Amino acid sequence: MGGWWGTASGSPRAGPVAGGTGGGDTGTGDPGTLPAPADVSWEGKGEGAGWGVGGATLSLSQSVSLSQSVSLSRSVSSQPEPGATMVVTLGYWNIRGLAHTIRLLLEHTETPYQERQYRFGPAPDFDRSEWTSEKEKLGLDFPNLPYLIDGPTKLTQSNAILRYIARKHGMVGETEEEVLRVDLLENQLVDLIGSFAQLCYSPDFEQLKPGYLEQLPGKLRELSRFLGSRPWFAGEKLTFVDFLAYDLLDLLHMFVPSCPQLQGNLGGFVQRFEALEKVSAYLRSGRCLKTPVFTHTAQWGGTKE
Ligand SMILES: N[C@@H](CCC(=O)N[C@@H](CS)C(=O)NCC(=O)O)C(=O)O
Repeated sequence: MGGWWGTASGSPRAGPVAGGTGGGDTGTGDPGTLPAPADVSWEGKGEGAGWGVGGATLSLSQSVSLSQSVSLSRSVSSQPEPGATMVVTLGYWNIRGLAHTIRLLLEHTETPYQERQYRFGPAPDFDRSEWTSEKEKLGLDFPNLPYLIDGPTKLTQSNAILRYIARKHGMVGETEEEVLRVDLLENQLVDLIGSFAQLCYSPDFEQLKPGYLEQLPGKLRELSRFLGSRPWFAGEKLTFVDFLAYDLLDLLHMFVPSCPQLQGNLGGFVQRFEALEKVSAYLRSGRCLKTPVFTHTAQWGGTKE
């Protein structure tokens, strides 16, 4: 089982508290009520460090002082220590998948968070029990991945998670026009991302790919028209749908790098998005999971590049 690492104590300012990719002791507690290990504290800012801990990597975007040379893996009790600071926990497979947008939004909003990354077992079985053994124990209404636990708030459904974070930061649209554009684009992007994922997971990938590529320019032209000359899809202000749009456009660029419809205003949008300070820092950091995009069963994007 993977471990829980590096819950913050003191005054967490922003960013991931820990990004674990496996290894370590098993945390047995409720991720919403993790206590802060006494030996990890927050100190200042700055692009982070990475430590190999028990075969895993712990990456922090702030500088973190460890008062002793310690194992960061620890078992977890259900009672937080007095004064312990709760941080948001994001649970997902150790892939990009549906979590990329959430990770980007947590980074952009400087939300302190920790990750619980579940791993598949080795081939040929790709055992899922690291996740399934916890799935029903987390108090989720609709147990699934990704999940987000923020104290008493326990959410699944990736877009509900995005909206939850975005609402706290005024990133869901303000005027009626902005809200309409956010709602419309969110659902349009669900369809577009869904059809791309469906293609990539299909056993008939090679036969279906030409048809997918044939309809893609039309879909991208619609997106381009919808964006027009606005900086962001809702208008002047960045909203959570820009994170979804960025993810799709970036994936499509990885899939068909030469696609002309990904240039123009959509290309400009991607550049603007990637230039956002915290986004840019995250994308350049070692903790950004750009690949594998999908799980191992996908015909495209299922491997680490
Ligand atoms: N509509 C859901 C889809 C969630 C989903 O399909 N999760 C996949 C990974 S992308 C999974 O493995 N879930 C774990 C499970 O089904 O137990 C969302 O947007 O969050």
